[in-house]
Amino acid sequence: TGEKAYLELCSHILKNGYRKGDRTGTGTYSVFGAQMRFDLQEGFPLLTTKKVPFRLVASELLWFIKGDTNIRYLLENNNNIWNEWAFKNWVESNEYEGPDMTDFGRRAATDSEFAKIYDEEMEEFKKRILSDGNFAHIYGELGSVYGKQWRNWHTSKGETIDQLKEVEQSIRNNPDSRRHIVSAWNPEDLPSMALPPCHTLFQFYVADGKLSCQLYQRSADIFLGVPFNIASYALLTQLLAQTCGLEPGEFIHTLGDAHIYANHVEQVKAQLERAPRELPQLVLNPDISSLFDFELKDMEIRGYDPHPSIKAPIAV
Ligand code: DHF
Ligand code: TMP
Repeated sequence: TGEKAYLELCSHILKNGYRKGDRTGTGTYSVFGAQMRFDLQEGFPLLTTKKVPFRLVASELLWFIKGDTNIRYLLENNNNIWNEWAFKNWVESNEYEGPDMTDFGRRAATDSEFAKIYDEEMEEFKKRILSDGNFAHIYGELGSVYGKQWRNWHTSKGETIDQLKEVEQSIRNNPDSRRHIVSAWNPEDLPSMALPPCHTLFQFYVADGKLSCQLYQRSADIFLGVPFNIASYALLTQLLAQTCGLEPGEFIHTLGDAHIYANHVEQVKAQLERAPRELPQLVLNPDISSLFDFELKDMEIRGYDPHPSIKAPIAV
């Protein structure tokens, strides 16, 4: 369990993964079906074998909880993790007149001349999202992604469903229920999403006064995405546990296509050389009693002493 399970999964994939092509053209080592368990009583599962920026995990989760799908909020919080997918819509639009950005993710990772031009265009794009409301409204938008489906699922009758509010209420009012589910996977909306949801569906479970959560993640970038995903769902579980009067239980992370990108292999090997350290603690403002009232200042990580961060290019 815990960080050890993550490291074991990394070794397992390096050793046994199929060499598999993928949408981004990067190439991966991949296995199908894997599960990790994190006991939230043992500490907060922010990996210690590399530094994972909690501030970015927390501001992304608050963005989902708000039901927001526009990167402007993330940029206002100095969070750049979703920029590439909004930028892609911009450079593929008719309005874009700058240098050719075809396949920018792969080219920026391999061609340093191009990387410079790309960085300049990206800076320009970020500035414009922050300063121009109309531009942000169109090109900051990622479409019907997580926030939309969690808070504002559109039905065929023209109504909306607030899955997150309903699940908070059902945990409080009917803890034994086996239907505490939130789905981000909306087949009708897939064409209007920048990226079909990777963390697809999650379920809560209450027993022994504790709240547990299991996530089904259809596609898992083991080195870059997964450390964020673990911390994000552990955080969501702890927020809900507090607002439902429960203790945090376990986070169970179930993966579909679990892959290490070919250009992350050296980084993963370096990380595997490192010894895990004691997990940090998450301290929440005890006065918050609704999931929807949390802000960044109400969440604090204490005692985090990770090994240094390890950089890797992200596959776009
Ligand atoms: N695409 C791919 N190929 N992998 C992903 O993990 C992924 N994740 C997305 C969107 N698209 C994706 C959303 N989540 C980073 C982490 C999570 C994330 C997006 C990006 C990331 O780049 N992390 C870096 C640096 C973060 C920073 O300091 O800005 C890291 O080293 O953890
Ligand atoms: P795909 O849509 O072709 O599966 O590509 C999505 C990639 O992003 C894949 O490598 C998984 C990764 N990913 C995560 O691992 N976690 C996330 O939270 C997100 C949004 C993406």
